[in-house]
Amino acid sequence: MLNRLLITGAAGGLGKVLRHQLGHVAETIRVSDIAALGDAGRNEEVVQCDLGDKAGVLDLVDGCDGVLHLGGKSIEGTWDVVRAANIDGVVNLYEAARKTGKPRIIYASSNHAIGFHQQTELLDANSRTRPDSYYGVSKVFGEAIASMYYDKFGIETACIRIGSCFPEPINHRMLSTWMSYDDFVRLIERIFMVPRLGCPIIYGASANAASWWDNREVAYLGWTPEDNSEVFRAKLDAAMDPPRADHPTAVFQGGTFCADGIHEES
Ligand code: NAI
Ligand code: 15L
Repeated sequence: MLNRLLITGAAGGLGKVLRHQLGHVAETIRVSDIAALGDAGRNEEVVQCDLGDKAGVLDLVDGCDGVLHLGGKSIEGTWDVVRAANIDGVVNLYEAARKTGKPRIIYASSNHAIGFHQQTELLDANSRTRPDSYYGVSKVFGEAIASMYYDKFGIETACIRIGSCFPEPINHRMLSTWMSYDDFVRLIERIFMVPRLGCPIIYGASANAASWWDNREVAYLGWTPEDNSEVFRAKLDAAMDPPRADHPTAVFQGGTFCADGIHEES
């Protein structure tokens, strides 16, 4: 069991759920976000912090032996916005980790780091990155920072290329990318439990029949996802037509992010 787990981005979609499901992983959970977080629950500490605030992030990480780093821009945006939260924010986090207790980190990367691979390809941890957006580029950067801090300073990070972690798939692409909250919690448990983590790339998806991703490289984690998006297929088929075969959402793993233009400053 961890002594103190820091969850950044705890006011976000994933953070709101995971905040309440990880009580068994650590004695104390320190929840943080730039946005308001509400009152501290049992075993919680609440620290409002902008990841762009270097001194603030140093204090935030101090005393934590585990970090679940969810905070940041979670979709495409202008470069200024993506850079502040996902580039400067990640550097601040790893510098704080280096200067304090070198906590084990889970970095919420994204399928948009590999989004321009076609849906006909089966990827593994060695597949090359093909980001589909500034957002995807920022996730590749985060993976690179994690790798450098592991090789230089021994800070261990699980880089999870999360597919689509929502209550259920909301389109046909997500039949391949969906990860249930329960499978994510099981993965987090394993990451903080294994004696040696290293700095692996993990595809964050449930045991979907329609998967594009091979996690054999991280079999040593002992994580076996249990849910399968197939249980939602009939419901999706009834709700909407599948996309045309030449539509980006049916061609690229990153879906519509691949067809999006650059978000310019206004
Ligand atoms: P979200 O957008 O709901 O939550 C992100 C949180 O980060 C927000 O509460 C926001 O206030 C906070 N944040 C943004 N900028 C910040 C800053 N400068 N300082 C401190 N906090 C800041 O996103 P969601 O869906 O909860 O995702 C969490 C993480 O997982 C993100 O890093 C996202 O990129 C990643 N991810 C999520 C996927 C999903 O299916 N939900 C898929 C792939 C990756
Ligand atoms: C992501 O990286 C986003 O954070 C999430 O909101 C979804 O868009 C997800 O990818 C996806 O590709 O479904």
